[in-house]
Amino acid sequence: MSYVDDVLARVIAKNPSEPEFHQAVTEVFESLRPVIEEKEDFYKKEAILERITEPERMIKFRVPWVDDNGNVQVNMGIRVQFNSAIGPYKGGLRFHPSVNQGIIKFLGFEQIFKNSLTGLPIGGGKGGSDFDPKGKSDREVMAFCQSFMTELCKHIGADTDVPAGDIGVGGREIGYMFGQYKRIRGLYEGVLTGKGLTYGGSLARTEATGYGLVYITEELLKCHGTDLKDKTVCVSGAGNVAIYAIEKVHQLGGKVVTCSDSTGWVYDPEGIDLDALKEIKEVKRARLTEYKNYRPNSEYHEGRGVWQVKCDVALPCATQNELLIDDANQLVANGCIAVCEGANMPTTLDATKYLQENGILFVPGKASNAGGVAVSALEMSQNSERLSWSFEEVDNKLQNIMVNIYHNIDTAAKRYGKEDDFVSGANIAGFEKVVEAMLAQGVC
Ligand code: NDP
Ligand code: 2IT
Repeated sequence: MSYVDDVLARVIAKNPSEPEFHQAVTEVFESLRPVIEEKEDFYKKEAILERITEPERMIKFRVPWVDDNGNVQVNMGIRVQFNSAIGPYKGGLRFHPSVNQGIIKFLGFEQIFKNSLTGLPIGGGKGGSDFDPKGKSDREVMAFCQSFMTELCKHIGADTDVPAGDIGVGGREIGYMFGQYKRIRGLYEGVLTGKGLTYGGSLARTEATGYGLVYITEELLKCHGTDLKDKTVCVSGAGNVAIYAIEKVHQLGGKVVTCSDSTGWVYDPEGIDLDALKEIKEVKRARLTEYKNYRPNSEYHEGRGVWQVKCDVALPCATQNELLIDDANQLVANGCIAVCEGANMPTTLDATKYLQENGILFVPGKASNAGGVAVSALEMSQNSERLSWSFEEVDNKLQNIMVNIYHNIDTAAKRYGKEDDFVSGANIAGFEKVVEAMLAQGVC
């Protein structure tokens, strides 16, 4: 058995009941095959694949809090500090009832390679809780966040581990957690990113993931003789990433005709009304069923269905495994030319393979959604020098980072004779830098 197959089998056996983690490792290992095979004995002796799939540290804790009826509620909290070879652990916190150890490990594992691709000094980590912020009062969210940080604050810091937002964690949650960290640790430092602008946040961090996704999509299309102007785009999700992806597509002259949330999806043939979407999701925190009140000509459908709509470009921006093989079939049949992932691992392995085999340009999330964490790293830089940069300065840096990521993954793919295989390119380019740093630091 090859070294790659041997370690993959052991990772799966050693981490039962973690299908998303298996999926993420399988995808990376498949891409790394040609790299490992060049020097198999060396990588095996150094146990590189074993080391890169074993988190440096995992912290799990109880999060008790009191609800508005005076009852005690208990949730699970977790932080996976996966790899610190190139910098302090960096990655978001997810608050969603589906959160478990396997999901946080898959996200932390992906984050190692994504953060490497940004070119900035950040290691990989991820955390979260099975707490569901939906339907909770502000006071309940605050009580939960304070309890969560009371435990987490023992393990993080501006130079050790710097969490940020992800699903269910936005500006409100980051604010409550920052306040609690400061009270307990007595430190006013850049321990979290995605902070509000009055207390150390960076301009353009809110927009960064969605904008970055569209910048890399535009570069991809330009390098293939076209661009987003007049293109029809399908987006899934209606959260932070989706909203700012839609905004940037519209600024570049494309038209987004769909968005979705966990209960249903919207088709608006005239183009999604962003002001309406922002009011529904960012202000009212309501369901997409409300969208029709603003746009009578739009359609609302229960359940899944975004990928059935004819489009030139698809941007999945909701969650993992939301673009399945049937969706991939439909996208190909409808003449879609590019799929770029805004979410983390939204496309299943078989759907990815089908899209690639049918000539669709496919950019994986660890490259295409890296704009969020990249601007988080720029927030860390601003906090360290106690200065704030203008929106334009941060946005320009973000554009350069995304264009560089595209060319780095394109070059890495070509080096291994895999032109336009951006999954291989991203995994190889991300891996090479991390491994060089790991080897330089000895056995650790
Ligand atoms: P938000 O919480 O702001 O939005 C998530 C959106 O996805 C919501 O519309 C939500 O619907 C929908 N959604 C969540 N879970 C499910 C589910 N199980 N089934 C269907 N729909 C679901 O999160 P973000 O926009 O921040 O994150 C979206 C994706 O982007 C995630 O994969 C995240 O890991 C990734 N990402 C985020 C970054 C960031 O900076 N925020 C950076 C890089 C990647 P509803 O409104 O009903 O909850
Ligand atoms: O998946 C991700 O890259 C994020 N949720 C953002 C992480 C960060 O530290 O900004």
